[in-house]
Amino acid sequence: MTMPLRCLARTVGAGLVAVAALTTAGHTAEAEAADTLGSAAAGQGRYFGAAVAANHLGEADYAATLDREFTSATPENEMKWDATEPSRGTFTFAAADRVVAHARSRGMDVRGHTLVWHSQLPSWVGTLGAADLRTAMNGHINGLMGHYKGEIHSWDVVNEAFQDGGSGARRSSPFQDRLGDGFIEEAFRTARAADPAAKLCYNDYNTDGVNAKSNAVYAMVKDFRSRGVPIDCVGFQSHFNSASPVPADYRQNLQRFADLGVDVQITELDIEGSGSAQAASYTKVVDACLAVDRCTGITVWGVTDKYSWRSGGTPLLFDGDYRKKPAYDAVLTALGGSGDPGGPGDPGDPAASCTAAYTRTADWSSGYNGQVTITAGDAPISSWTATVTLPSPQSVSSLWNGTPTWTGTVMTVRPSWNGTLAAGASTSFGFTVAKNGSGAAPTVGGCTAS
Ligand code: G2I
Repeated sequence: MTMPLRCLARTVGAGLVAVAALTTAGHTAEAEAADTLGSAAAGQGRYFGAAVAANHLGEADYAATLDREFTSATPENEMKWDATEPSRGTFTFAAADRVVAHARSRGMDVRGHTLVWHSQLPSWVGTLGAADLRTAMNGHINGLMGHYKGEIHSWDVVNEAFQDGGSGARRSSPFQDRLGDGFIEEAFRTARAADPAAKLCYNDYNTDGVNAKSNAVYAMVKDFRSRGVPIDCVGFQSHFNSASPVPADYRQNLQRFADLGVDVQITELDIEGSGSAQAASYTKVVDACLAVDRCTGITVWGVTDKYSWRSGGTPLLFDGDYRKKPAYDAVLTALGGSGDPGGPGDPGDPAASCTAAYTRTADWSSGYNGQVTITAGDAPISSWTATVTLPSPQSVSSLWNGTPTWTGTVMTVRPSWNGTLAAGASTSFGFTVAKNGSGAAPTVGGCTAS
């Protein structure tokens, strides 16, 4: 029996011996079942992470899903330069601290994102001359890495420094334009000194397959490795959609970087789409990572579709109600997990529910017939209960396809033979009413299902 990495991290990180024994026991059971993304990935020696936004941690379902499924967290925006050093030399860590504290207290690793990037850069950075900019860049790296020293598993030291398209050139940015190509090397050297235990990554997008951009990054990493510039990992963001699908040579590309002696990580995975097509694309990504020994983990860029930067494309593993999508089941299966995708009791299943709709199907001077149609919601149900309140002084003379009980004028109806309904399916019960002088309509008080 292998103790999952997460349990080890919790046991060590918590420092609470009495709690640790219980926690370890609980999580060993979880790992045997491998019924979460994190436990299944741990069984493959990988982490499975999510981008996390501090302002959603107070939402119970968000935090519960994060805590249940993921073993690594990447602050989505909270560690970026505009969030952490909005004016020169004044560091603001409150939001990032919230993500780090949440993750660490639950035994998750944290990826640091990101130290040097052309975007989400406060305007003061762009006004500096070369010498000052170099000092500011190193000051920023030291400020962040110093604050989080020992807490960050991997840092995206430099993010997105290469242009898209065929040239393989560096992207224009204050750093590139004033300091030249050497800013990347300098950033990595500063980062190594600031926290020697952290893995130092270069991170980019549209570098997922073999192409001019990934070739340029490859050449840089190869050069760094040959000259001893400290780099430990390359992050492949992996933002996919129909215009930019999972490349056929994804695994091959990951492998060629790994062969340079660096780890590779899938750092911002999301794939627009739905259903089995989206699930199949996710499977390709997981399979590629598992086929590359040095692919150490996968991070999806968010917990739920509703908060994704591409929410319209529903690119993540949980829908807006935190239900597991087919893509979730595919990832869990590809990781060798043995969950119960779609089966009864799956925490991601929609809850049993039903609706009740009333119609008068016949009417005569002294009476009428009523019918209530029961329709199951998004989940199959095994029983239902509907209430019908009769206006006084009406009385029910007969009822069919249901079993009534009475409390005053309120009739509670349960199934006789027709309790089991597939998702979306309907049944009905009917009854004859003696008007006793009142033709008013009864009130149907809703439906509950189990
Ligand atoms: O664009 C997707 C990702 C590409 N790679 C680097 C990642 O850092 C980047 O993440 C996204 C975040 O997911 C977005 O949440 O970076 C965007 C900014 O470049 C983030 O969007 C920003 C909005 O532009 C701001 O208006 C907003 O204030 O998020 C901010 C915080 O919600």
